[in-house]
Parts: sequence; C-alpha cells; structure tokens
Amino acid sequence: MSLRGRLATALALFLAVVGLALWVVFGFITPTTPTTDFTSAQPAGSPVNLTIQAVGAIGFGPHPTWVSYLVKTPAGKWIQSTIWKLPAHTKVNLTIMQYDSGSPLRNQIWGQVAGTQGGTELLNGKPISFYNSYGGNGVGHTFAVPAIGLVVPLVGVPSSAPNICGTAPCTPNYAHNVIKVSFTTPSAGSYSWQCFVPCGLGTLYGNGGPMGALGYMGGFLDVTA
Ligand SMILES: [Cu+2]
Repeated sequence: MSLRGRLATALALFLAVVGLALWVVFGFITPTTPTTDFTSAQPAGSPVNLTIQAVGAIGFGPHPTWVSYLVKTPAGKWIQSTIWKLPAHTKVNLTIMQYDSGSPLRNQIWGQVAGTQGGTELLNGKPISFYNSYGGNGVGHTFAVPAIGLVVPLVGVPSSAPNICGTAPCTPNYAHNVIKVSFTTPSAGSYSWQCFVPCGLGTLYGNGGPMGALGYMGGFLDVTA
C-alpha cells in the first residue's frame, strides 16, 4: 500500500475510534427513554388506565443495580420507559405496583398524598391520605408531578420478605403493594415527574445515579391536546 493509502487508512481508523468514543460518552451522559403513547389506547374522553411498577433493581441494561420504574404498554408489555404520552384534561386511573422495600422519609411531607381525586391513595384497597414512614415498612419511592401538585407515596414491602423481586419486570407473585390513585391531566405541555425519595444508593446523598436519569426515577408526562 502506498504511503498515502496507509495514511488515509490510519486517519479513517482514528476517526472511527473517536466517533465511537463520542457516541459512547454522549450516549452515557444524555440517556434517553422511549415514549409510550396512551392517547389512542382508549376512546376519546374515556379515562386512561396507566399501570407502572417500581423495582429495587432493574436487572438489565447499562445499570442493572439501579432502582427503576417500568410502564405497562397499552399492548400489555412491561418496558423501561418513563415518558408517557397522555391526552389533556383526561382522567388517569394510575395503578402502581411497588416491589421495593422502604425506609423512614427524610422529609415527612413526602408521606402526604396530594393532588389525587379525593386527596387519597388506595393502598392495597384501603384509602389513606398520609403514611407515617416511621411505622410499618417505610416509603420506598414517591411518584410526584410537581407542576400539578401530585404526590403519591409508595409504601415499601417488608425488607424481610422472602420473595423480594430481583429482576424486572416483576410479577405479582413477588412481595408487592398495589397503590391506586386517579388524577386529571392538565392542558397540553410537558410535565416532569420524579421520585423525591433519595433512593440512588451509593451516590452523593442518594440523589445521584437513577435519581437524575430518565428511564429510571424520573420522566415526563407528554400531555397532548
Ligand atoms: Cu425512588
């Protein structure tokens, strides 16, 4: 091969390596999560049934040990997606399958249910408006949409339970709590939701890792007119 040919090959290889490195780095710092569309899952105006689960460890992907939320698609498949497309001004019947254990809250305000229909959540069928995280099993996560004042504390399963789910998606034969609330979507816009319990174990004050990553402890309600 001529010198020129060898130089061109070396340059091409160098650029390929640089490109690959950039792709990996940017893929890591700008995580994305697929959007799940619920706008055509039901006739216009009918309530949307949204079912999600919170797990102690996702079990797959780049961060298998991270806590995470998953969503059940309208087709019934559990996927790791935290951006959900919802119709505006529509009632959402939200069911949360909580498979993670809990602990006392650092700030008791997150034990207060807010922004739901009736100001309550159904915890395994029983309505509660507040959960004292110093008693019982504590709170593992919250599902909160600050812009609409929605806060749903997710009471933990007993950490001593013999059947704690290890790998998502979890199925109901593992220890879990079923939490149900209803709320109404606001007008069109993008509304962030997140967990306010510092559950990013091993990170600074528990607020790193999954707490700041789309697809794990936070996402968006993509509300469309
Ligand atoms: Cu959390």
